[in-house]
Amino acid sequence: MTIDLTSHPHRRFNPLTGEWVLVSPQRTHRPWQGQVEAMPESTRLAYDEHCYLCPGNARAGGQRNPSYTDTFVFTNDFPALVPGTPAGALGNDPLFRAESESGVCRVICFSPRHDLSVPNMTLDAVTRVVELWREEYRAFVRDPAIDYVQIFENKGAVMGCSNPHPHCQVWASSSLPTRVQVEQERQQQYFDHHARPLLEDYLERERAAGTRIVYENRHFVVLVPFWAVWPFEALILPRGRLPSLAACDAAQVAWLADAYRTLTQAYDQIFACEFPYTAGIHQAPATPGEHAAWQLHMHFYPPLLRSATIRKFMVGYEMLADPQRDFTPESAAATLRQVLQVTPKTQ
Ligand code: H2U
Ligand code: ZN
Repeated sequence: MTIDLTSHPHRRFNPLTGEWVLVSPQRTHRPWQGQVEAMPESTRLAYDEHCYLCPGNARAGGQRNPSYTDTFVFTNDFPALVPGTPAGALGNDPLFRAESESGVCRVICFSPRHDLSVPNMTLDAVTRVVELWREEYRAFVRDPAIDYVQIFENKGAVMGCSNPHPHCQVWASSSLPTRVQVEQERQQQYFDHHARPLLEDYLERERAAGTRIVYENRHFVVLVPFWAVWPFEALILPRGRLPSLAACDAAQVAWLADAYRTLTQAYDQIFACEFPYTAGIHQAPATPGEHAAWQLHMHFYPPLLRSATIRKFMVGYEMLADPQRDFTPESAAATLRQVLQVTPKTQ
C-alpha cells in the first residue's frame, strides 16, 4: 500500500545523512501559546560608527578595517582554529579520544553597507561575494595543512549572529567535520553502486516531480528537499557535475549568486521581515583528487515557522528521537514559489 504524504503521519529518509524526519501534516492547526521572538530591528544606518565590520572602523581585536568598497576578508580576531597546532592525540583509549586540530578562520564582509544583506544587494555585488568564496576555497586547496573549507552565514540575532552587518565566515580545518564526513560516506556509497553522484540523480528526480522546486536558473536549482526538517529549509543544487567551487566557471559563479539572492528574497517575503537563517556550502574536501561522488550544494536552515516572531524549536522529541515537522516540504515549496511572484526591492 502506498502512503498519503499530504495527510498521514510518516517518516522521510535523508539519503545524504542517513537520518529520518517525522512529518505530521494532520497537525498543522494545533494551537500555539509559546515563546514569541522580539520583532527584528528594521531600520539600520548605511554606516554605523560602532560596527566592527564597517569600513574604516576599529575591530574588537584592535585592528582597523580599510575603507573597502565591495567585499573585505580578514582573519577572525577570535578564531576557533589556529594554524600550526602541534600534531598529537590522547593515545589509544577508545573511551577518551582527542586529536589536535588546526586551521584558519576568516570573516568575509559582503558589502561596505551596514544596512544591506544578500536579498537587497545587487546581483553584481552578490556575485563578487561568491567569487571571493571561490578564491578562498582555491587558496585552501593549495594548502596541504587544510582538508576542508566550511563557508557559512549566520543571519539574524535569533541564529546567534553577533552583528547585522552582512558577512559570512570561512573555517578551514585540518580534518573533515563530522557532518561532512557523513555526507562524504553516503555520497561515496551511492556512487560505488550507481556510478553517478547521489545529488545529480536526486535533482533529476526532483525536476521530474516538480512539487518541491522553488526556482531554477541556467546552472542551479533551488528546492525544498524531500527530507526538509526546518519549516522552510532549502537546498541549492547545481544542474550538472560540480564537485566544488574550484570547478565553477564565471557563469556558474554568477548563477549561484542569482539562486542565493533569489531564495533569500523569497524568504524575506514570507513573513515580511529579514528572514534569519544559517546557510552554508558543502563541497568536496580541499584535497587533491577528483572527488567524483561529491556534488557541491548549499543548505539553508531558517528557524521561522509561522510569523516573523514565531520560530521552530528543535527540542523534546527532536533532541531525543527524530526531528519533526507539521506542514509538508511540498507546501513550504508552494509558499516559496508563490511569494517569488512578488517583486522584491533592491538596494
Ligand atoms: P557571527 O557570524 O556569528 O556574527 O560572527 C562574527 C565573527 O566575527 C565572530 O566569529 C568575529 C567573531 O569572532 N569578529 C572579529 O574577528 N573581529 C571583531 O572585531 C569582532 C568579531
Ligand atoms: Zn557595519
